[in-house]
Amino acid sequence: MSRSVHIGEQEYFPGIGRIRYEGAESDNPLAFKAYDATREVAGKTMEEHLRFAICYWHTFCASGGDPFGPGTRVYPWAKNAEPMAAAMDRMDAAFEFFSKMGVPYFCFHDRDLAPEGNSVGESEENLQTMVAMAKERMRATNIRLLWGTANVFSHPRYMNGAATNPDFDVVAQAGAQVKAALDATQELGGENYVFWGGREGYASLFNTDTQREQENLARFLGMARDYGRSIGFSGTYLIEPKPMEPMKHQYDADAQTVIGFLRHYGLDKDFKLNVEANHATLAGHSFAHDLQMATDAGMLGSVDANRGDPQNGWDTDQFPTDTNDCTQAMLVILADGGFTSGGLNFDAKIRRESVDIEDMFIAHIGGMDAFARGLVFAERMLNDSQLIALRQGRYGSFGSGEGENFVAGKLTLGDLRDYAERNGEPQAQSGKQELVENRMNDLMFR
Ligand code: XUL
Ligand code: CO
Repeated sequence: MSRSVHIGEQEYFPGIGRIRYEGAESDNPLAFKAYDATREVAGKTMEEHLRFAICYWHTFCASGGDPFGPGTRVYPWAKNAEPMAAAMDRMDAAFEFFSKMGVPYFCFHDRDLAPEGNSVGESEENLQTMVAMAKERMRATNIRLLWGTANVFSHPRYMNGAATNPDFDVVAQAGAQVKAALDATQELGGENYVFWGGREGYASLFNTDTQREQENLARFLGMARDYGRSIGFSGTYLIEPKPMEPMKHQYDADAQTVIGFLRHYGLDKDFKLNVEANHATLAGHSFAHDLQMATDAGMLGSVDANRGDPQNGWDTDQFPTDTNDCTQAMLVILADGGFTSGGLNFDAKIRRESVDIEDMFIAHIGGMDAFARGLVFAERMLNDSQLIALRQGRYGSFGSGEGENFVAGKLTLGDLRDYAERNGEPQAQSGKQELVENRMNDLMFR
């Protein structure tokens, strides 16, 4: 059964076949209970709505290491000591896994696909070799690239930043990497290109010219955009906000900060946001908040689907299994008309203690089921006449009379004053928060 989706010479996940939808009553941990790719919800299939992607880095490159100890998993594709041979094994394992999970997309950093060489040229060659192999695997499996990116935060040279590094020589190294990663993304038909500014921030204001660094960042992003367009990349550029970790403060702190930055530097026509749940919560917001701010600005591009831990102040990147959270996220995404070029990328890692090979499958199944349920519940909420009436009703005063004139820009501050005096003290209007919260629960469990 698993033979049909085995593509390389070695099978890395023997005994596990293509994951199937078995329905809510199934007790099989290796089956979907809610994600039915072909089921129609709000005019599109679940597959078309959710556009799931699996990330290369956590799932195939990481083995469970944390700052206090090494990895706990020894993956069969990570045994070859020669880096390019290991990269090829890893790619075979990755495409076998993508196929068995039945996701339409994957995402990568340049260094996930191919090891860094001893020079810019050698690194480019390594990446090109792996891109050629990826292209072949993509053709064989019909799996597409949601986005590519460059890892310009792990190498020690980037310790003071990449595009915001105070040393121009390092900025140029980052430029070389982003150029090659854009080439790779374009070659593989990527629908988006992501910038996560891992070290684009500062540790101390005393040694940092923040104004210069932010200007350099904007200049760098403009150069990347222009290069991408010059090679025919017509996809969306995405900035992934995060407030901190590894830096004390990152410039792309949250959705609203990034929106302001992009607009200030005239980058908002080409760039949108890749909102990550755990980054929003690190910024002191909810996942849904950052999604809402991005959609309000017409700039929601894509989503890194994961979750944090309410008791931890760091990026735990857990798999998103909180149905409530996923429902609130899907409510914002669906109300915005759904994804266009974006999707739900599982930027999530299994726990250090999860050492069975099946845990990778179980984790992704849980995330996909949680978002599938979230989609179904969100559609109910979006079409619920009680909720619609309640929300619209709160703003009813802007639909006629002086309220309507205010919206049309016909009033002055003096007019507001005169109206206020004429009208007298406003009558208190209940916000009905408990009612809407109850309604959400009622609709979910209906
Ligand atoms: C780090 C993070 C990255 C980006 C891509 O917190 O989320 O993996 O998604 O560089
Ligand atoms: Co991410």
